[in-house]
Amino acid sequence: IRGGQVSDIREQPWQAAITVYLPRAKSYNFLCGGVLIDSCWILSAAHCFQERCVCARRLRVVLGRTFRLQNSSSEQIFDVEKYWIHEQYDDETYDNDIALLKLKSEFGICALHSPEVLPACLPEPNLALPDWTECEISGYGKEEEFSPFYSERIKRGLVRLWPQEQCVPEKLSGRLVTPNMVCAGDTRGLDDACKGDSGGPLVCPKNGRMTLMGLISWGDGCGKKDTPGVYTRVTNYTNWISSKMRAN
Ligand code: 4AZ
Repeated sequence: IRGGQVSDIREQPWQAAITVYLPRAKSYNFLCGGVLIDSCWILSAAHCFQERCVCARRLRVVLGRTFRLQNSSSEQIFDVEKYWIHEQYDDETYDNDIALLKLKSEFGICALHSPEVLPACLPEPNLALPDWTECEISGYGKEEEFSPFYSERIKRGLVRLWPQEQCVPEKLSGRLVTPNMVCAGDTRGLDDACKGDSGGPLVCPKNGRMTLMGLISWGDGCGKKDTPGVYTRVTNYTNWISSKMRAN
C-alpha cells in the first residue's frame, strides 16, 4: 500500500497472504494478497497465478498475521486443495481478474473465527454504492512503485469509488477498462494499492458492515495524481463464486 497507515490484522481480519513454495530456495515466497470469504474459501486475483508453476500443492495461505514474515499466536496457515481461475480471465487486459481458492481441511472446517481471522461479507449481486463512497484497501504490498521490498507490516489505505464514466483509458496510460472493473482512488492522490497488494480487498461500509466490493487488480504505477487503482468488480461474480462453492 502506497500512503495509508500501518495497521493491525484485527482491523482487516479477512486479509490473507498467499505464498508459494520455491523448491530451489526450499522456502515459501510471498505471492499476493487474498480475502477470506468463508471458513475454507479465499478470493484473489487470477493474474497472481499465471506465471511460474503455481500449482495448488505449492500454495500456502496465511491468515491472522500483522507482520508478513513473523510467526504469531493468532496465525492460521492452510494448504490449498484446489483453485479456480475465472474461465473468461484475459491475461492481456486483466478482464475477469478473479480466482477462488479452497483451503485444505480434515473435517470441513478451515479458518476459525477470532479477532484476527474473520471473513469479509460478499455484496448482493445488484449492490451499487454511491460514487465517491469512502472505502478501504489493505495489504502487505510495496509502499512505492519502485521499492525493492514488500511491506513487512500490513497497511491500510482510504480510497473513494470513482464514477465509471471517469474511469477511462486516458487516465490509465491507455489501458482498457471493462464493466468488470471498478476504479477507486484517493482524491488527495496519496493512498493507493501497489505491487504485491493484488488479490487483496477493497471493502466498503454497507449497513455498518465492511462489504467486499473489489479485488486489487492493476493500475498505472502507485499513487499517481488523478490516476485510480483498478479493482475486479466483485458484484459481477457473486453467482460465479457461489456456484463454485456449492459444487465443491
Ligand atoms: C500490481 O502490480 C499493482 N495502483 C496493483 C495495483 C496497482 C498497481 C500495481 C494500483 O500488482
